[in-house]
Amino acid sequence: MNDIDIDNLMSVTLRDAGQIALIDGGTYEIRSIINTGYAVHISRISASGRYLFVIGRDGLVNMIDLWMEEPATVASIKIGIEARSIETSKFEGWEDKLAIAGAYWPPQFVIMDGETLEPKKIVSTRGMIYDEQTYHPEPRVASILASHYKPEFIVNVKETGKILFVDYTDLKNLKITEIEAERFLHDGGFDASKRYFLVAANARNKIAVVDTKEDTLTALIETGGATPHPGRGANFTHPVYGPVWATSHLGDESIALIGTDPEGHPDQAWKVVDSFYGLGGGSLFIKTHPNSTHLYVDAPLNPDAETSASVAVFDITAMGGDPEVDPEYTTLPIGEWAGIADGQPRVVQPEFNKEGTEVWFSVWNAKDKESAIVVVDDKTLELKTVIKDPRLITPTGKFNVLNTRDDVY
Ligand code: DHE
Repeated sequence: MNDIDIDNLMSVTLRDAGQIALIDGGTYEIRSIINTGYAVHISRISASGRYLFVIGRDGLVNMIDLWMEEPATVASIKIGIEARSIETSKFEGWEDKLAIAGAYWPPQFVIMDGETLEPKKIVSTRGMIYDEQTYHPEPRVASILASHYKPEFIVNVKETGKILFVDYTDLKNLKITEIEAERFLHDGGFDASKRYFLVAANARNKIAVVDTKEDTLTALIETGGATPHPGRGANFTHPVYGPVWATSHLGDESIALIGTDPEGHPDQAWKVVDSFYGLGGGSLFIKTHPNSTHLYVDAPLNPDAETSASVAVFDITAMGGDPEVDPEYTTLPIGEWAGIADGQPRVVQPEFNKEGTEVWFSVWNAKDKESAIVVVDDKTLELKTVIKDPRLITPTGKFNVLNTRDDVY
């Protein structure tokens, strides 16, 4: 019912306003501001692209219909008191049928009807820690992904170190495959084939890899850095090592590349094939796109103001095969480009538009100060535009509809 180019919409978290902004990726116009939960966290998109799901830290889920004349919330539910993750069923035949959200408190995940958010199944994550086999009363649900290989959700339980493959075809006779992975599971994403899921066990400095076709643990990999924080990670084809998935780190300036092609590059598969330095520690997100030859790495939690307001860009085509030689990077002064006089804004979370030609960065300032979104041309690395608006309060995560829906990263 609207003329919005929905695939190119960006759902932008306005963290401290408890709202999201829907920004047109072509015109940079704010199409809607929608009220959501407290300290709103992430957005995910249903398989058809029609419904946008947003979750706040208060556990409030907003289901927004993007096909309406004016996109608006059509259903909402509180799935707990503290929450971080939301996802929808993506397997063929199950598009838009179910949604799932994970809570920190109570420790549980909730499977809901994808059209009404009626809770259909609530599953506790309380139980034994995988290695010590001792009881944990409140294992939090971290990231949740929808498998592309099976009608299953992949649920990561932080404190017990278990990855659950939850078969959603028969909620009355629920089947869950429980994988022993590693403790402190947090954020992660698929490899380029979408068969393998790689997730940070952040306080263990490891990445766990699971095979979503076989429902088995594939590998546990030490990244060599401190506290990996990939977001969903970044997939690209390295000129020497072939397909890799990358993570940056919160605790140091390293970036680790993990080989993800066991058939084409068996010697590199599930190993750190290269590790090199970015701008500094305090990185949260790393990003590229299949149409880009650049790898972007932020550092918003770096204590140095200039570093936390900049982004490192690596030229993928120039990456070599000598682990002793670090690839060079270009520093983009995104914070400076935003032209914000007051405060100490941090630059966070690169996100591509649908064509993979532009990268958007949030310039995240205090609630009572001006923030912005800076758009960069991916080919030239030049500033394209700065989006400013008094309604853009504390922008952080940005979720392009097409890339989020299809797990393109
Ligand atoms: Fe997040 C993803 C948890 C703080 C921005 N964050 C995630 C995921 C988890 C998580 C479990 C994975 C969700 C998924 O894929 O299903 N985040 C937490 C925390 O527990 C933590 C550390 C502390 C807290 O108090 O909540 C936390 N997160 C933050 C922030 O302060 C950030 C930087 C700003 C904000 O808006 O709150 C932030 N987190 C994000 C973003 C993603 C995310 C943008 C999704 C990245 C993506 O590309 O998918």
